Amino acid sequence: MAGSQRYMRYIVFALFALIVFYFISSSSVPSASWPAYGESTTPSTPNAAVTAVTAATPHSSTTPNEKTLPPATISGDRMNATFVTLARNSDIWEIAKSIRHVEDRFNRKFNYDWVFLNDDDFDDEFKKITTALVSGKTKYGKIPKEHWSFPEWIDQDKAAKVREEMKEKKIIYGDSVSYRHMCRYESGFFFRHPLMLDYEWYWRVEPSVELYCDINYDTFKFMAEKKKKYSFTLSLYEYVDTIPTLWDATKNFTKHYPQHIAKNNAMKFLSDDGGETYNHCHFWSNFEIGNLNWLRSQAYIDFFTSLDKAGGFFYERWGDAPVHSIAAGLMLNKDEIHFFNDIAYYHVPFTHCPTGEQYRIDHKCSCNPKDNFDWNGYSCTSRFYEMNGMEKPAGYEKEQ
Ligand SMILES: Nc1nc2c(ncn2[C@@H]2O[C@H](COP(=O)(O)OP(=O)(O)OP(=O)(O)O)[C@@H](O)[C@H]2O)c(=O)[nH]1
Ligand SMILES: [Mg+2]
Repeated sequence: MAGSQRYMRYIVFALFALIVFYFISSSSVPSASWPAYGESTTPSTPNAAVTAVTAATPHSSTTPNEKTLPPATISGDRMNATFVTLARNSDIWEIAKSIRHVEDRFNRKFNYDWVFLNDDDFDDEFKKITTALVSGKTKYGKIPKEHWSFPEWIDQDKAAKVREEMKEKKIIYGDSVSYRHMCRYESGFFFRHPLMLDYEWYWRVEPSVELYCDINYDTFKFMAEKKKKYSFTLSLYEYVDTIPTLWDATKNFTKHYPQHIAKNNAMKFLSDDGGETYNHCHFWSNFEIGNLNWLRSQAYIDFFTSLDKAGGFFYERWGDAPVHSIAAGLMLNKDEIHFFNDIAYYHVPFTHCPTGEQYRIDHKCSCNPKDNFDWNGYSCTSRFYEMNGMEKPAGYEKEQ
């Protein structure tokens, strides 16, 4: 009996010890609960032990990267410059793509502003998406009616007849009224819009364009320091049927305003016979970095006004590309026009991919050099090199 009592005591003691151990283990020892990646790890009442364990974990299984990355934004002052885009609300997703290219390759490092212009009111979606994408300030302007309509001296019947004829001839945009307003606006008014008056430099961007190389310097500052006023990446021959009398109108202008013609001009780029006829070469104006004060100068305004009076924006289908190019070619000194070989650019259907493999590698270019249009027979860029006595970049023969 004494033996069985002792035995019972052992059992009771063991049970008691088990119960005590159970309470201690369930109340004071922290149970590890690991947050999933990305979950908030802050408990409502902080538990020092848990926090310490979770904070230490990521570093215990990896090593820090000692590499120093370039600063996200390039230091230093900025120029008085802006991007500018003429667009409709329906262009939103195409311009969104262009903005991403420009931001990724250039503007995320510089944060320049962006002005959007439209003949209609921009809608909230257009504003919301573009504001989200641009790293600088965005501004939205409505074009005044008088800059986007037929001037009173235009004969409407004559203009309508021309559109019919061009439609029959299947001339691209030949029957479009809005395209003509667009070309006239880009030729003579965008730089005078109140929102543009705040700026000295502009970079024009159109929907669905692409940039293929990193641009690591301030192109506006470059223009100012090198005393450039106008620039291009692609040049080509204009569709003759859209500008049959543009050169006659130009000669009429030069006769009346000889004072506006630059001494050391780029006539050789525009004409093969000293100015008698136009060879149709022009800089492709869907890309432009240029000086707004030049466009606002008396010389340029006199040129535009005299072309506008001639009526060819409506009686033919004069494009802003030949208009800007002829103006730059005649009224600027040729060394004020810059060819940006280093800006790799695409607007359907042409590509400018910089000639020179080392440059393309150093600037993370993604264009295929075989697509480069520069040395193709339809490009005028060779003429620009020849006029300036510039040596063509090494390797250009392989891209012809
Ligand atoms: N607000 C407005 N913008 C326009 C209109 N027509 C063209 N644009 C813009 O003017 C610029 C030139 O027009 P595009 O249609 O690209 O002309 P394009 O480059 O000759 O022809 P694509 O080969 O079609 O690009 C673009 O930025 C267009 O978004 C219009 O009627 N209203
Ligand atoms: Mg376009």
